[in-house]
Amino acid sequence: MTDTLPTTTELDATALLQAYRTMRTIREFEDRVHAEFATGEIPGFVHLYAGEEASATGVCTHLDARDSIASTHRGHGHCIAKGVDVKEMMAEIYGKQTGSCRGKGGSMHIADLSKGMLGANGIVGGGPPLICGTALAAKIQQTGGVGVAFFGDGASNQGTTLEALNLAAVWNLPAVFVAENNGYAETTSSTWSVASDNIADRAAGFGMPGVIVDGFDFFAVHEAAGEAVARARAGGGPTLLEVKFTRYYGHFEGDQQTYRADEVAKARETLDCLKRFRARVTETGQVAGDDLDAVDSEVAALIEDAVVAAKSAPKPTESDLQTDVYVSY
Ligand SMILES: Cc1ncc(C[n+]2csc(CCOP(=O)(O)OP(=O)(O)O)c2C)c(N)n1
Repeated sequence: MTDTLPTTTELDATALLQAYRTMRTIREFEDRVHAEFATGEIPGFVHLYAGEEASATGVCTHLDARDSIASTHRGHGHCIAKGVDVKEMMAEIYGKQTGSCRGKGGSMHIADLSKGMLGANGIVGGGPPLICGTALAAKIQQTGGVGVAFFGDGASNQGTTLEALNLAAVWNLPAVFVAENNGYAETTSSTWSVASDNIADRAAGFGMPGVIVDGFDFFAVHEAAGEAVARARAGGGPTLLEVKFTRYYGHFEGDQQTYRADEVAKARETLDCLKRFRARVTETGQVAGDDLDAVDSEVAALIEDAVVAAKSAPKPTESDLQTDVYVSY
C-alpha cells in the first residue's frame, strides 16, 4: 500500500503501455456501457467493473494461453484482461448474433473458452470450484497452466469458495484465488458480513499464503500476482490474494446507492488506478505522456467502433434458440 517505485522492474515500456491499454480499455468500455445502458437499448442486468481495473490487469498480465480464469457477474474487466475480443463483448452485451456467445449470454455470461475465459458468472461463488477443475486438469496433464478465480467479498462467504480453497490446498493445485473486496456485496458492507478483518487472513486456515494488496495500485497487484502465479506454476500450490478497492458505479446499473456516501468521489479523485499508473510511469521516465495519450485515443476509437457495430448487428433468430444448447466432449 506504499507509493514506492515499482519492484516489478521486468516491465519494459512496451509491457507498461500494454498494461495501460488494458486498464484504459476496461475503463472506457465500462464508462460507455454505463452511458449506453441509460438509453434503454441494452437488455438485462449489467454490473460494472470500473475502478477495479488494476486487479484484472495486474493478474492477467502474468497469464498466457495455458491458463484459465473464472469470473463473476462483474466480469467485463476480466474478459478484456484475458484477451476476449472487445467488439464481440460489446455485441454480446447488446444481445446480438455477433457477440462472443452469439448474443445469448449477455453481460453476465460472456465466455470465450478459446481465450481461457471460462465465463462471467451469475452464480455468486460459482467461479472458485470451476478453477479447481481446470487447475486439476492442468496438473494432471502437466500443461504448466494455472487457474485463477476472481470473486467478490460477498462470494468469499459462500461455501463453494471455502470448499474450493480447501480442495485446492489438499490437491496442491496450480491455482490463484483473487478476492476482489470492493467493500460491498450488493448493499451489504464487507465490514459487517466478513467475519475477519481481512479475507486474506482466512488463507492461514487452509495452509496457503494470504496476501493483501492495494487494488488501486497496478504495481502492487502485479507484483503479488506474479509471485502467486509463479508459485502455482512451480508446483507450490494455491494462494489467496485479497485486492481492496472501491467500485465506481452501483452494484448494478440502476442502483440508487443509498447505502454509501461520498467514498466514490474521493477514490476517483485521489486513488484512481489509471491516474496513479500514469503519474508513476511518467515521473520515472519509463513512458512518455504522449504515448499514453495516444493509447487513450486508440482505445476511444475502438470502443466507439464496438458500440456502432453492436447497435447495427442482427439479433439472434428464433432458430438460434436451438443451437449451443448442448456441448459434446
Ligand atoms: C448463489 C447466489 N446468491 C445470491 C445471488 C445474488 N447476488 C448477485 S450479486 C450479489 C452480491 C455479490 O457481492 P460480491 O461477491 O462482493 O461481488 P461484487 O458485486 O461486490 O463485485 C448477490 C448476493 C447470486 N447471484 N447467486
